[in-house]
Amino acid sequence: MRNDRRGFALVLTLVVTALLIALVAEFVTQVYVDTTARQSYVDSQKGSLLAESGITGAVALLQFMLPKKSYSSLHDPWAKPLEIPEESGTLRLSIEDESAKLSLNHIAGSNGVFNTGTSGDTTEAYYGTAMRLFRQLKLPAGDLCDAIADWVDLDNIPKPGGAEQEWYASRKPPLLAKNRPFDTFEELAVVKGFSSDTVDKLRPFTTVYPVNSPSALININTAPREILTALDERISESLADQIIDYRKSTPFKNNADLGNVPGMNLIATGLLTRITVKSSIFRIRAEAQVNGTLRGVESVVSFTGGAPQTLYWREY
Ligand SMILES: [Ca+2]
Repeated sequence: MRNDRRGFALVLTLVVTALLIALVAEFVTQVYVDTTARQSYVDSQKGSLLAESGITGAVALLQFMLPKKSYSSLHDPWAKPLEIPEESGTLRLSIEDESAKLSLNHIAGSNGVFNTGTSGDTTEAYYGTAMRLFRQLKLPAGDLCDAIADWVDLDNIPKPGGAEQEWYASRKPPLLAKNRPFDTFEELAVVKGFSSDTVDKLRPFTTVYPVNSPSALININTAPREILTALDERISESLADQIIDYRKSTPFKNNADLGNVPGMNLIATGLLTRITVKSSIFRIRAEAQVNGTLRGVESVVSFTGGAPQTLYWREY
């Protein structure tokens, strides 16, 4: 494990350094303004490229490492944030598993019907998980689920706590009801009832990925306590802690392993079609600090065999 991590950091450093060599010379020769402005411009450009290189490096490494194992867990080298010192600054890299979170796109179907129920259908019961998660976070669960369902469903008939075209059109500035799945998490900020505080509370626990898929399996190796307790009403906080303790020493290698946690035997059976032990969508954050200038890139990348696919890209 330690060798893995050292290898990961080393290769990443090499990738980043290689990408930087060309850039420095280029900027020094291109920019002819006063010295202070030039320096800060160069720092900022260097920071952006360093952050971008960090994403490139992380993608290359994930692409290399993910196929080597049949499960993904928080013991994997990607799960620990990295800090790579650079000549004039540092690059900080962190990777999050999007399968550790609940998908907002699976709470209700395009027909507006909430995904509920107890059969083996993989699309079911996301609504129950959302309601429990929102309640835990002390949010108005029913109204928020109504608003999410209205946002993604095709019709323009508002649910009791939701909103459709008429409400969105009356905003200042006027908005359009989406009536399609969320493409980015940021969209949540314009949905009825989602203040910036609410969005911030949900950010660590919810995702929009996978966007167009009948199911959004939750990885029991990486899901935080809040998501574990939301999976089933019988999973108490102490039972969730037991799951977390168990996977610290023994990561789950298949879904049925969840039943080995004391107290989880019966509950696990009902969860088998909604959980996974292997992840394929990751959110990568790379932040570069160059002489006091901070530049970052956040990207979501899908690894499902073949070339990695960038689902999201934001620079700041
Ligand atoms: Ca709608």
